[in-house]
Amino acid sequence: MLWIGTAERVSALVEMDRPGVWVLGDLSDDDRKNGMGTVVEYAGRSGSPRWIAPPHFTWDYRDFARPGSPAARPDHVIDLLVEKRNAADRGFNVWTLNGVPFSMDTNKPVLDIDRGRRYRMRFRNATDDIHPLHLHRHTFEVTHIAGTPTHGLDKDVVMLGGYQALDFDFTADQPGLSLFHCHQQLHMDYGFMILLRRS
Ligand SMILES: [Cu+2]
Repeated sequence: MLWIGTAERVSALVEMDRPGVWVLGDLSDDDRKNGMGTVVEYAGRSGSPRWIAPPHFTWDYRDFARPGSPAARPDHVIDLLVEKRNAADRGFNVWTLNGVPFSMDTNKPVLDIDRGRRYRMRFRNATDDIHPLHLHRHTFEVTHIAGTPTHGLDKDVVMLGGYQALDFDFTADQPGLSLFHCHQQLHMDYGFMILLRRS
């Protein structure tokens, strides 16, 4: 089983040693029955595809971190509190980082960052929603997940669970503006974005 967020990518190797006709699909019965799945048919096999519900499963990024020495220390820490204003904009939820929703009119807020510095973005999710966090033009290292320091987990999208804390570090090595946002379209449309500006 895999847990994959919006814009996240996973490469997986599968040992094909169970001949038959199977459903590869979403764990949610509703989503799967409405199309989120496909059929894997072994050569020479036929019949109706079978779905067998797997045992309960919890994805944990920490399984993919490298053991041992902690991540490098950041030069700066940016604390970001994720909050939701229920139905605040004509019935749609508004999303804020440190109390401020991103404005499409002013393109703000903008955070200034310095070339070559290592920054830690420290998230606290004060909502029950999962947010696929994405930083454009950078690879970041996840350095803390729900109480556990991590290192060697390099990504550009990471899922922040409901009421979870997570840190990631990146080096300011891209000039100009870089967008940080939640990759859930409705969340970014309603405030969950911030611009980083490197001179
Ligand atoms: Cu979100």
